[in-house]
Amino acid sequence: MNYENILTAEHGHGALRTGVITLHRPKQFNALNDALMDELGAALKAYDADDGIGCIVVTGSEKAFAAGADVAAMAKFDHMHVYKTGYITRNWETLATIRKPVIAAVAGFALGGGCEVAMMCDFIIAADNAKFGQPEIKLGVIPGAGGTQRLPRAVGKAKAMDMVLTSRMMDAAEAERAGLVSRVVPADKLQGEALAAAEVICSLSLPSVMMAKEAVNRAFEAPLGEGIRFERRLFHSLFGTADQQEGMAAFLGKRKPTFRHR
Ligand code: CO8
Repeated sequence: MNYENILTAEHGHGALRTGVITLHRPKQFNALNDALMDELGAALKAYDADDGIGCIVVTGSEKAFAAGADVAAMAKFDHMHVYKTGYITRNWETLATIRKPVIAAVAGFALGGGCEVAMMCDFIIAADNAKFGQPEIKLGVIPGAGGTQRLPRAVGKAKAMDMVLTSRMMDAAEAERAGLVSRVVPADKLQGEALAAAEVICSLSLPSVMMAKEAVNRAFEAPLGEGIRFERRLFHSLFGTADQQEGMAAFLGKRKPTFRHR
């Protein structure tokens, strides 16, 4: 498929490769409009359905992961337009429905919808120049793609309120301290670090990777007891896979496992 607002590429030589999606509206700091979000959704779904892909990386440019929803487009909307067209819900939740792991590799600005897109990914690797923020309050609105819900879960109420109410940006070091990002690396190492993490994931058994993702995500939606029971069922079900037999036999045989992803 031909895309105009994103770039796609595949990396790796194993049975499972990494699909890399680069947000690409450089003149607008990757501001997110419907066309871009539709393309992002389509590319994510295509990689999720592709048996040769084990992990997805979403990234932007060195200056901006994404500076938020496209204000120029949004400024023209009225209440009935956004309500009737389901603005945001139409194409913004696709990322949160992807079953394979999605890593956000963030350099530069991740603001508003850009921060929300990064938070919909499974974890964020940040360049040391990354800046995270939810500045919607300055535009007379509030975060609308999950920011008021995912940010407090990631960084706690105090920092989330500070960012959402004052529009203060968090730099990469603070974001790592607060738990918003998993790693911070020099900007020129960002792509390499994200691809290396993705390659590790691709080398593992896909069913266990997908179930691990599902189980961790359940921690944000279910009470503890229900989450633990959910985890137990998934854990049990993995004993029905060839890869569990192979993984344990390889460990005991002191050799590398050859996973068949089933
Ligand atoms: N939308 C549209 N254009 C943008 C955006 C944006 N969010 N951000 C930057 N641009 C454009 C600028 O207009 C400018 O274009 P031009 O050169 O044609 O004037 C170009 O990108 C470069 O920007 P600046 O000249 O401002 O560059 P600076 O380095 O001075 O500043 C900043 C960079 C700090 C990123 C600044 O551009 C900025 O503050 N941008 C807006 C950030 C913002 O408010 N984001 C939140 C938007 S609201 C939102 O995301 C709501 C999400 C709700 C869900 C989404 C539903 C779709």
